[in-house]
Amino acid sequence: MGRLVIVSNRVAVPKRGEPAAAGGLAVALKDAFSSRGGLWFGWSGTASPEPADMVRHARRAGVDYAVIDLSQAAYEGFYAGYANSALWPMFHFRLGLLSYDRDQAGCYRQVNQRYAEKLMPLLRPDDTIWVHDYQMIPLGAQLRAMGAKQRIGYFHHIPFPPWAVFAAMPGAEDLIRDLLSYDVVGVQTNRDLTGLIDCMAQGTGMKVRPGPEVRLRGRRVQLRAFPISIATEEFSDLAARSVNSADAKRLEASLAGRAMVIGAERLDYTKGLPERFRAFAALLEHFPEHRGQVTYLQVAARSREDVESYKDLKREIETLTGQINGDWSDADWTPVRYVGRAVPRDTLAGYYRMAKVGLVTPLRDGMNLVAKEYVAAQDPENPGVLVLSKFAGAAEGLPEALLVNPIDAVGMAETMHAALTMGLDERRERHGAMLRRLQEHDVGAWAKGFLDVLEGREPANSAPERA
Ligand code: ADQ
Repeated sequence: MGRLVIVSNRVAVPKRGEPAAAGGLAVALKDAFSSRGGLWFGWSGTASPEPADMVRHARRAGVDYAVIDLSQAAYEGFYAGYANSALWPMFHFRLGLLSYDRDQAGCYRQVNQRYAEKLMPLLRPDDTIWVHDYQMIPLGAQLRAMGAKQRIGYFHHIPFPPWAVFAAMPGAEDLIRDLLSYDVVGVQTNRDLTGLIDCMAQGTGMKVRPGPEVRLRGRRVQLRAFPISIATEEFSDLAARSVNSADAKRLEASLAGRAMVIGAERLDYTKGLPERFRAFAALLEHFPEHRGQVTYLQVAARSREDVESYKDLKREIETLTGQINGDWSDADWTPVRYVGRAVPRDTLAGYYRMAKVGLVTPLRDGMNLVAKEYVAAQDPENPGVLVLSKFAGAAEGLPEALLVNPIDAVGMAETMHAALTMGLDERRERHGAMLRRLQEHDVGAWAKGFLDVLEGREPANSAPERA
């Protein structure tokens, strides 16, 4: 078997002597990398006015890393610009926030072309190439144009809307046609698969055959849903340990016996934060028994601060925190605790385990790993309750969560109340079903599922994955 070559926009090369990052793709691909070796290629995360035009190599724990730098102009046009100000809102159904600039769209293709040119000489004929996410859509077609014959797969981590939404993007047909260069196009959920099929059919005029797949020039492009997951066992162990840490004990003491509900995400307008804050205010208004009894901890990691809509969101959340606390606080109780930064992974795992309710209420989300982490972190004997937006991809595989529409503040308040007052038997039953599914379908199973299809090892008539 040849090497596995991963291409992702951003590559975090672990420091020498340190393990790979605890989350994300590094964990997902650990098994695949350790059995066959691999190369991870992408942007170093460094942007400067005059970047060195070279590929930097590093080898850590059996994995070769190859990274390139971007110029400041390329970073602004490609990343902050087209990827995060045009593609991101469009894929999350937010056409009102789509800001399109033709030069930035050109920059996106140029940066992808540079990735392709730098990657091409590093490839071997028997490599399998797995490209990740919306920053890299044209890469497969650009590699093919340079003669790449390898199997190339693409996984889309964020939602895939139907053509009625997608077509609003100038150049929409080109983006969809780019996907035809891959052997497999993977999305998170069946809902996304429906969107992808619709875009393939309407954006290219080609027939999508049962499979589903598209055939062109003797090649097959398979379209499939592969719901991403987490390293479930590891995360459960981490949470069970972290709940006894000094950090967690300090938090527990500060709650003085009150119930805690938790939210954790990047500060992003897709995550439904203002809506959730208003729903929490509605809980205090409509269910007076929770006044003075419940504390909402929101941990929001800063994100994309150079994009205007993210600055607006930050101000809005700060205002809402002040308003709710001004309206409802007592001298010895603050209803909303807002931590505006990332916290270490183990600390967060301990917080999840202490929280009676996990609030995961995005307006749209490809999957949402926080929902899965919250479930994995619970004490199975006395688990908390997951309140989950039906617009998160995670909802498709976690129907035992309490599903909500994040737009409906009072409806969410009612569901939060139901979660806070749910009896132990029902909590155990719902949690047990979700945890079992996450144990069976962890992130390793996700990566294997994708690679099995990409490399043609898929068992005939295999059942679609869930979770
Ligand atoms: P994200 O939009 O970043 O990912 P998510 O899937 O929730 O969203 O992953 C976030 C990760 O960051 C989680 O592991 C979480 O624990 C961590 N995190 C969140 N807030 C944090 C904080 N304040 N401090 C520290 N860590 C924090 C994109 C898509 C998702 C999709 C993933 C994976 O938008 O829909 O699930 O990719 O495909």
